[in-house]
Amino acid sequence: MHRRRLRPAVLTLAVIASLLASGTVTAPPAVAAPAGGKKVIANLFEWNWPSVASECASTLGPKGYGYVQVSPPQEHVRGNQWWVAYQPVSYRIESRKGTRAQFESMVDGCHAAGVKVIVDAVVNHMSGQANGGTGWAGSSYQHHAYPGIYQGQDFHYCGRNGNNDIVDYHDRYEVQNCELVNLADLRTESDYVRSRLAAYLNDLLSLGVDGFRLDASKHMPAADVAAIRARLSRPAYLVQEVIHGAGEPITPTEYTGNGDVHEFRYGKDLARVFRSERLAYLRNFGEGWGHLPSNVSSVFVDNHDTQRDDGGVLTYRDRGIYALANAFMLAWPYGSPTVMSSYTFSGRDAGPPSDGNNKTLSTTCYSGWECEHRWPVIANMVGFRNATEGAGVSNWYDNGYQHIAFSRTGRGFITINDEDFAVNGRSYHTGLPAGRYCDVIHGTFAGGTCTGPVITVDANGWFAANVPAHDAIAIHLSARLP
Ligand code: LM2
Ligand code: CA
Repeated sequence: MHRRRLRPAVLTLAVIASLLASGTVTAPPAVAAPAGGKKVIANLFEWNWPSVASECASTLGPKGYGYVQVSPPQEHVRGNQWWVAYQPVSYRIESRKGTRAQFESMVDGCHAAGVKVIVDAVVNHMSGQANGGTGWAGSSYQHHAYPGIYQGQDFHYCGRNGNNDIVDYHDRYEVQNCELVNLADLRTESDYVRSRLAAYLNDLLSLGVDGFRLDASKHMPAADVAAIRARLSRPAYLVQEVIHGAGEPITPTEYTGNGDVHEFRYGKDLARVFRSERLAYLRNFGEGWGHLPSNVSSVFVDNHDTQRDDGGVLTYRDRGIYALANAFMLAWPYGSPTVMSSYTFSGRDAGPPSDGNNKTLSTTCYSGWECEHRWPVIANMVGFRNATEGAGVSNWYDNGYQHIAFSRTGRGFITINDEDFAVNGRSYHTGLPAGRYCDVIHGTFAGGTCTGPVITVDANGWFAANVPAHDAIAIHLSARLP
């Protein structure tokens, strides 16, 4: 029986904990996937460069994030909407988020903190302004003319739908050769365009960047992406944005030869499970649900688009349940997880906190910015992910409904109770070595001590504990008390 459960705004321990808050990319074989023990990506959406740099040092490095993903760094059209970043007018590293010098020192600072940098690279298109104008850094442009960079012959004019726009996602040609929301579509099949795009990406690599999220990848043939990739001056992590659409001819699988691909079904399916189905169904989440192969799959509970445009996904607004969904993602060995970090918004187009010139202000967590990556439940589960990397799942338990538990064999254990009632008086089989472990859902482990409850695992690998409604307990080897 499926229960469609209403979610009252209950304050679970996970929420309270949240409110209290204050690898390397190896040279790839054919596919560049995040490698090493620290694979979790924090997406600091629309943060300016000085704020990213200080966050790497203060939080991302110490908490074990392996990567930071930053918003598009190139010059863009003027305006205060967040999406101006997705309308390039030149490849100067000069944007509302900061200067080239600030960008470079951010990359260096993040590296010093042990955090690699992934850049959101907009390469399918240029601007979508009908009348042209002057970009953020002063470059003048027309819809199909970017002096010194691209001219009329470098763009597609598909001649469909009266305005060159994409209308029919069931038509492969149209999706890749027409304009996505009027954005001037580059002829990515041309040698010149490929070399210009590669020059931009190589410039970023020269500044130390470690990888790219390739925006709008579905709108470029996989072979064009491969050709651009082949021109990179050194190996880089690639994750391609190819949104799965039921019945569409262009599929995420076509792109897996180039690198990772965003698995958009993951966040949608996870939200449905948490909102209206059963956590028990998560037993084979991932490939068992028809998602991409784990080793090429990039997953997230929400991203900057889905948190605005996909009504059903879980976002920061869901508070405790959002934290639990991220805890599951970080505990479950499927794909490469990205933790979203948002600014607070109500209107769909509203830009980040900015000054009168639309320059993005420095981040102030919990005031204008949500900083989900700092929520203790989420940040501490990054340590769980790192401690359990490579370990399989064992000791799966579910009650048939909203209470689940599993081990990451020999390294960690989590139980999530999303029932509306507490589960009391149970014991859990973890298979972990006997010892005292910090419950990282409710406490932070540092300097050999735990700020929250301590879980005692006995010689047979069992512990007894009560789990409140809409809450969890998680323990792992790297948060074990001496
Ligand atoms: C992406 N992935 O493929 C980004 O993740 C997504 O955020 C981008 O759309 C999109 N592709 C293009 O890079 C965003 C935003 C759109 C916005 C575009 C361009 O979601 O709303 O479009 O960026 O800035 C806006 C207006 C739209 C207008 C267009 C061109 O909303 O109405 O189209 O600018 O002026 C006439
Ligand atoms: Ca295209």
